[in-house]
Amino acid sequence: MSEVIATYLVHDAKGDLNKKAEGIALGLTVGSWTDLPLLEQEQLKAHKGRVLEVVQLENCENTNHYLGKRVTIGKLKIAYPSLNYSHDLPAILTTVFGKLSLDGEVKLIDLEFSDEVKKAFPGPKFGVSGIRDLLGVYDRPLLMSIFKGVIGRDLTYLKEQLKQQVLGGVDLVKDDEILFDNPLTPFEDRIIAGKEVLRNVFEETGHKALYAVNLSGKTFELKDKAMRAVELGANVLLFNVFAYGLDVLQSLAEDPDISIPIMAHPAVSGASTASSLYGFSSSLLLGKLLRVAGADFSLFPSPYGSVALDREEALGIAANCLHEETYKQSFPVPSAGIHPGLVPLLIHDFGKDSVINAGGGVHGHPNGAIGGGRAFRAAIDAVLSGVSLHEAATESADLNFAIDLWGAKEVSK
Ligand code: 1AE
Repeated sequence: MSEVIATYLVHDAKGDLNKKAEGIALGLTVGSWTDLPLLEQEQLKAHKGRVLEVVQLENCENTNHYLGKRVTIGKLKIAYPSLNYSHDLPAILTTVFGKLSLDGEVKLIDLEFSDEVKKAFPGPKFGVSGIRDLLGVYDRPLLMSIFKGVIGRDLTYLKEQLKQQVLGGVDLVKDDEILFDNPLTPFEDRIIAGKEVLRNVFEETGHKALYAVNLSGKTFELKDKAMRAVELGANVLLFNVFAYGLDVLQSLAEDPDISIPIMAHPAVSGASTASSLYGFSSSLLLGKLLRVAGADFSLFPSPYGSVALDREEALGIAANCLHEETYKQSFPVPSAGIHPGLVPLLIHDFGKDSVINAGGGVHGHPNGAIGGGRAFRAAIDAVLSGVSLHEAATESADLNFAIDLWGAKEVSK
């Protein structure tokens, strides 16, 4: 049967989880049921939501205290027949979590799509293997850095900052998500200037890197801008998907003329994921749904940096980016407050198929961005060869400086 199965975490003051589940399943599909004449029940049966599972979870005094009432916590699984909605994310999300999201005490934990529904979504165009092919890097996590302090700066400044980052050995450089189209560094000029810098570095050193330019502006202008970016030779599009909507990402990802990878930034997503009581789980929004909608990269807060995410949630995002699926894999990019001393933890938790991403951890290095990049590359090489960072630092002055400044969290085997 073609359907979408939703898993919810509910907090029910009435203490009757079965009734709560039935109320959701009916309320989001056919409305009332037992009051309907048999003939109408027969006609509407195929449209009715089905409760698949009701599990009562342990009580939580903190939650009771926070809500100011006693609640029964439960996990509910409900199947929604795909007869009820067109196969697009706006219709699916409105069905499974439309008015229900306003309840304030229900969190959408997961969605499972039947094969028929899956066919309606593109998944990433390039995915992990396609991005690795673009870079020719197969045996290690990728390294990305972020432009920093570039608002109010001109193209000459941007070009120099890009050059320093790439000379340090990073594989990707992304725009800061708060850098939009602006008179000093217009979108198209950034692409042209970025290409020139990357070409020069490649000719000088043989090191290849990609630049992710921030695709911004009004929704209905995005496709034209993205196509112009492709014409100009842009490598990757950075996209603040949660300021626009997942369906906008999907329409960019499935357009054959937008033939470059898309990097999804999590800006604004915290408003929908941060509460343990309501909203979306991070693993669903930043993992599964971004992948389904076509993100080649998913950035999210790592469990250890400046805006740390719960470790299980972060691992859940990465698992949803990578697990065996109809779609290509999205690159998980645990980010925010990352420095070279965290590389052992990052590789331990997220493995080789991830991107190590840092802004301050590259630019704040005593030897500048070039030293920051080199310190990260030395840390990655050390971890992959089973050498501790402290030992590797005896061979790499850049790593040594980084550890002195930020510390190191070794992972014992
Ligand atoms: C979660 C996104 C991280 C990001 O975009 C960013 O700019 C991080 O900067 P740093 O590494 O924390 O300086």
